[in-house]
Amino acid sequence: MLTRIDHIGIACFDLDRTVEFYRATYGFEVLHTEVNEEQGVREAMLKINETSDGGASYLQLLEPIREDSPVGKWLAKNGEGVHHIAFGTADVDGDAAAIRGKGVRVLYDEPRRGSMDSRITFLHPKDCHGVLTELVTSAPGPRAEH
Ligand code: V0V
Ligand code: CO
Repeated sequence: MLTRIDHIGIACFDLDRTVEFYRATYGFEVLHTEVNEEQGVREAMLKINETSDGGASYLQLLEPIREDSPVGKWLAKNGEGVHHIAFGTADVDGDAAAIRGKGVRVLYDEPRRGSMDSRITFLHPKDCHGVLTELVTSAPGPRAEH
């Protein structure tokens, strides 16, 4: 069951400048940054609020580390902006299988590693009315903050 907005993924050309915009304008602070080689991004997670299922909602700011990555290709075509939305679930495997059974393309056979050791998969935007949609199960235990 999808129980929250886990994050909104925002593509940007310059992560540091974009982080500074969110800090200076709204007061949002960076909880976590990492490079995800497989996904081709350098990212910052800004925690917006905690949620009733024990998780949280974030903004995920994404800078491509390669032009031929999903975010690099998308930025070249569209410029900066909202790249994807991510729903949180305790069971990404089960929810992805159920959604695949409804005829929506799930991009990965098995969930892959996402931010803060979460497990993630994606639904094809062309099957979701133009919205690249991610499903996320957070890593168990306290979140790494660095
Ligand atoms: C592409 N399209 C999109 C889109 N990206 N539509 C809405 N939102 C997006 N973000 C459209 C694009 O305009 C084309 O439509 C069509 O899909 C095919 O796009 P393409 O440019 O030819 O690109 P593809 O087909 O090579 O790749 C598109 C997919 C790719 C969605 C398959 O971006 C992908 O695998 N995404 C999942 C991984 C990802 O996004 N990773 C970065 C975030 P027209 O022009 O044909 O109409 S990593 C992350 O979120 C992490 C680590 C985390 O949360 O922890
Ligand atoms: Co994401």
